[in-house]
Amino acid sequence: MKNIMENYNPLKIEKKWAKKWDKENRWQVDINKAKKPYFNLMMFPYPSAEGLHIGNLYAFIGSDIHGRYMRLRGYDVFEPMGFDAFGIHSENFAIRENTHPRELIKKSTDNFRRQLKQTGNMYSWDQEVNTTDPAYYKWTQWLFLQLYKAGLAYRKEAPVSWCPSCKTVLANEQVIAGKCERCDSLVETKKLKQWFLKITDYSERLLENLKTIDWSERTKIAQTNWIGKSQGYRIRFSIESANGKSQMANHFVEVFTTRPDTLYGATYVVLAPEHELVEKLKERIENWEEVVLYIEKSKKQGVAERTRDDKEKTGVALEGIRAVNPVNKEEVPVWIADYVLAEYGTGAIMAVPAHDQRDFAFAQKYNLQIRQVIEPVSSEDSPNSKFKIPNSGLTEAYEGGGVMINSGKFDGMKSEEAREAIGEYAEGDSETHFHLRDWLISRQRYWGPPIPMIYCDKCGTVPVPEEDLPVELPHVEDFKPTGTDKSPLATVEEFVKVKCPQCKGDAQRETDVSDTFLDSAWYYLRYPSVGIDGEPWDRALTKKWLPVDMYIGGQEHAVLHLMYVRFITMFLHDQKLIDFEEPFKKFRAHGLLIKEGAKISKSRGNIVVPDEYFDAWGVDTVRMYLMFLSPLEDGGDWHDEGIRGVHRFLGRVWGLVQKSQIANGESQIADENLQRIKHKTIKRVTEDVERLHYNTAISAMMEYLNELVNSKWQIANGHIQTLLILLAPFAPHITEELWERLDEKGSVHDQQWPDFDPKLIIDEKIEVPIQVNGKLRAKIEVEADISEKELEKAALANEKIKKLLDGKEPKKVIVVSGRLVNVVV
Ligand code: ANZ
Ligand code: ZN
Repeated sequence: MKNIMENYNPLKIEKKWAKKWDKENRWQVDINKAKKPYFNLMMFPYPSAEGLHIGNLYAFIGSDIHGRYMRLRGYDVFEPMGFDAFGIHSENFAIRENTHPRELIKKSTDNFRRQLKQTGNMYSWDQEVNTTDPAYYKWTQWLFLQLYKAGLAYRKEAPVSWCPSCKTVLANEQVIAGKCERCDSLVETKKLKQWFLKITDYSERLLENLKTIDWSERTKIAQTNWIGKSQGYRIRFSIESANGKSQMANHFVEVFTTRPDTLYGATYVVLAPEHELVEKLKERIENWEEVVLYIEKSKKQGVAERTRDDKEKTGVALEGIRAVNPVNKEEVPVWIADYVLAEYGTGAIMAVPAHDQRDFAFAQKYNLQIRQVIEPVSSEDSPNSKFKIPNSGLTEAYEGGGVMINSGKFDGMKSEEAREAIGEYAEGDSETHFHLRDWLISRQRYWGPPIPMIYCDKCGTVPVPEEDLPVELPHVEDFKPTGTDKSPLATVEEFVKVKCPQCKGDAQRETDVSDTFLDSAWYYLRYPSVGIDGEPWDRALTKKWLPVDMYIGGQEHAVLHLMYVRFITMFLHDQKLIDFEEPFKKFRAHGLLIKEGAKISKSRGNIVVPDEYFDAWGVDTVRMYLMFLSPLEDGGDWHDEGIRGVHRFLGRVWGLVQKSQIANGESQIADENLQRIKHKTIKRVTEDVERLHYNTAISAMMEYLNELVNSKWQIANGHIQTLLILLAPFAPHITEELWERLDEKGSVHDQQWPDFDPKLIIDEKIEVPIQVNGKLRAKIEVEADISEKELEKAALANEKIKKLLDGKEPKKVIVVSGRLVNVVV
């Protein structure tokens, strides 16, 4: 046995194994022959920086540990990696660096790949996907054509969000609180002719299917809210002239409300400034000039800007017009205001300032009547537990439920019930609306797949024939966005001029490219089929590997990528091109890594460059430290000092193996207590790894190690193999090295994950007598090591004792640890 007392030298052994694994293509799964396929997917990165920082690697490593665990469980784990290299992210990076994206992105993906290999993650590199590869985006364009043929891709002129800094339109999902998701600039509204994908056809299904998939709860909630199904009533208010009735008998306005229960509290009506009725009532409106000015002003603002909660509300009353509340026949004023959107519901609302915060703010500003119609009766009614006394002057809207007041014959009814009752009484139509809008897909940018459409004067809009795909992205030296509503491709004459596929006459190509999110909406389907030429994916391989078993990625994609990819998958299913309709059986959103309480960012100057830490501590230590911070879904807070403890742990594992080797040959003595600890450790680690609580899995291993170090070496010897297998997903290099040094057969990564013996993990139980006033009344069975507090709780929860107490608080509870409980009443 050589090198017996060598110290733990992570750099040396990690280099050795990395080299070997790279040479052997060690982690490549056999795509065709795998018997127990398991698709472990991690969101592929945007190469929008020179390299990955530690926060990026955090998630990749977390995903890999899951994959390695499943491998030890006997699965053929497919863990592919690729690059989402088209799109604004990469292009903005190229603009900043003043380098052409074609050059820059090649360089940065090379660096990303090098870093990802360094982590020891077990990627199947033969199946690398790069969305900028014509062999890939040919199929992205093909996908667009399938959507077009199915009537789900259409072009229309519409008010759309425009980022003045990125110089392109954006999808609704890319506007976060009125700002561009990429660059944080305030978004403007422009009226432009654009390509949309009809995701709204799938609203109901996108919502319903959420019940069938095992995803992080917060991701499902975000999707549910974004789809925004709302059930309400369409209610008619007739319009009257303020000075004398019946002249305008034919006009009415319809409002959409989710709260018909508040109808008696509707003290005015608001139309969107763009509402068609405004123009129709022109003759009757006495302050028309003021109204027109306001309409012009509100047109210029973005949707998000208009609906921001903290925005000062503005509006103009339509002088000379009144609306009649259908239930109490009350005449109320009619306003226009930009917080009501033309595109949602009916573009008009009944305003209930007492119970809707936006209306409340508006009514206060313009001195409109506020009438409370619901009174909270229990603390459960009110989400913010603020009770309001009617007519005493509200300080904010009360949005909870309760009992009806000021509502005629509905007084005293529960507001929940009044919803339908008043909705019906008002002769409203029950209606369902969704907040989800169609997906705006065109971008006035360079770095993306050209949208494969041709415009011909004679034939109109003609799709590029499939056999002519890909429409290659031409080289454009000045690739920067133009700031007009055209992409830089519009300046390339050879690109734009084309023969019409139908009439062969002169025609023009579409010059916008499609958004990155279309590239990533199907990439998971390509992985098993990389290299296949004549079709986007191979049927048999797809059947074998898909849908994805486990997907891990950022919560920031909840309503972007994760919504789009579900839509595209359902569409492909309906086209009979795949036979599942949900892409990812399981999805877990990882948390974010911060550093000493602050977000890791370049501007803060607190970037943690992985390479430096890998060189200083070794990859295994960095992997373990990252996972030791907290459960993967919670994210973690990186502190430089913390890493030492984990490093010491690996050093102690190393030392233990060394010593056990000296003791090698001595007979192994079974120690029952240690046996128990081993099985408990296996159970803890297994359960924690399964729910991505890697931190507590590591603690369990640390405790186990302590026990082994404190035991006799010849006893520990039989346990070391188990410890190494449990540790292998976390620290793949050191465990492999030690496995070899122990002269064990094969590789630690090809072993079987140990099972625990349920008999050995059961703790001893004891029976404890419970007295009431000194008299034996019951006996309960509890764990032998139960704490006094827990024992007291268990005693008081006993049915017999509860009956005897009859709801009364005991005067005193005396607990004799592990032996007796006496309740004094
Ligand atoms: C009266 C009312 C009283 C309302 C109350 C709420 C609370 P969701 O759930 O998002 O669908 N609304 C309807 N159309 C609108 C539009 N075009 N622009 C802005 N707001 C609009 O919201 C539906 C509610 O949003 C509706 O119910 C309406 O206000 C408002 F105590 O009607 B509600
Ligand atoms: Zn932008």
